[in-house]
Amino acid sequence: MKKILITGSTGQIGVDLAERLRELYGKENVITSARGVSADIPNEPLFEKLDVTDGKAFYEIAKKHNVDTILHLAAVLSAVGEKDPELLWHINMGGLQNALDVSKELGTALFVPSSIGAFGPSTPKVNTPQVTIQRPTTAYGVSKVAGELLCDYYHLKFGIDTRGLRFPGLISYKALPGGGTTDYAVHIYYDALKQKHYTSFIAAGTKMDMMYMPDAVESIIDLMEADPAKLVDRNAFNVSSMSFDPEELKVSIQKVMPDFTLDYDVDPVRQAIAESWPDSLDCTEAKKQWGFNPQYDLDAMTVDMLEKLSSK
Ligand code: AKB
Repeated sequence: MKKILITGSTGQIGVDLAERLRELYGKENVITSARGVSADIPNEPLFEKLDVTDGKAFYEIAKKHNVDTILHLAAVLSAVGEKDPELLWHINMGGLQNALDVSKELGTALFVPSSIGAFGPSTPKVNTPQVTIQRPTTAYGVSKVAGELLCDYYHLKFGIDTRGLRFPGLISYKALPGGGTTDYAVHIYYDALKQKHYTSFIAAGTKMDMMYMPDAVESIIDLMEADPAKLVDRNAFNVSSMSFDPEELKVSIQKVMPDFTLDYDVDPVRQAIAESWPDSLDCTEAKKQWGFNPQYDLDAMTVDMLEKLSSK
């Protein structure tokens, strides 16, 4: 990667990723873009306002900055997608089609995140393999499976260097997630610090894969810098570094804050989504093909999250 365009850069992954890429590749080589603006924008030297469903604008911005890599993060997440599947399809698939077309026109590499949402109730739940049944029951999941296949198709048919990761729930202290099912695992840390108590919308016993944002950011960079000859799967690799339910997360927080308490007010929509997803992913192929190597387990993440959030 030399000159990078990030779409959806004001979102949860984008904020952390842009900061790290500026450190590694230089401020002048990271172009951030999003539909709206955020408080961080004044610090972003190369920000472009971009609605990814506008293919012409997308092309013009990528061409103007002469980018060689597009990291296409703009997307609607699972819970919001169940409320408005048409909006989800318009943004997730319309935006992806434009990203693929721009990559094809300009010959750029393209990263597109997939998700544990690309799996469904008929997928093996424990140690979910890289290649397995993918019959999701959410609009988000359908868009992720279609996206994985479309990215593979553009690679096979047109030689576009498409690469992707199936992200689990991502936990960060820098930016809040917007409208996902795994969001409880971020909100719990904020409420732990504010009121020593959290009410979870996901039920006890519901395990989901998770990863701390610094590991997610490094995994995007490692994948995009990997030797293409070693990549068999491309779109998209299972990645995860922990799997827990709300009770296990509570115990981890209580190791730092013994008086923290948790109760439940389960949201049936998000609970149904969570139950349709795997409990734990098998990440062997990511480790083998490009050296996936996450650093944080649950307790290490909890210590860091609470420390960083309290100083924030
Ligand atoms: C969501 O919950 O929708 C996302 C995801 C797992 O893709 N965090």
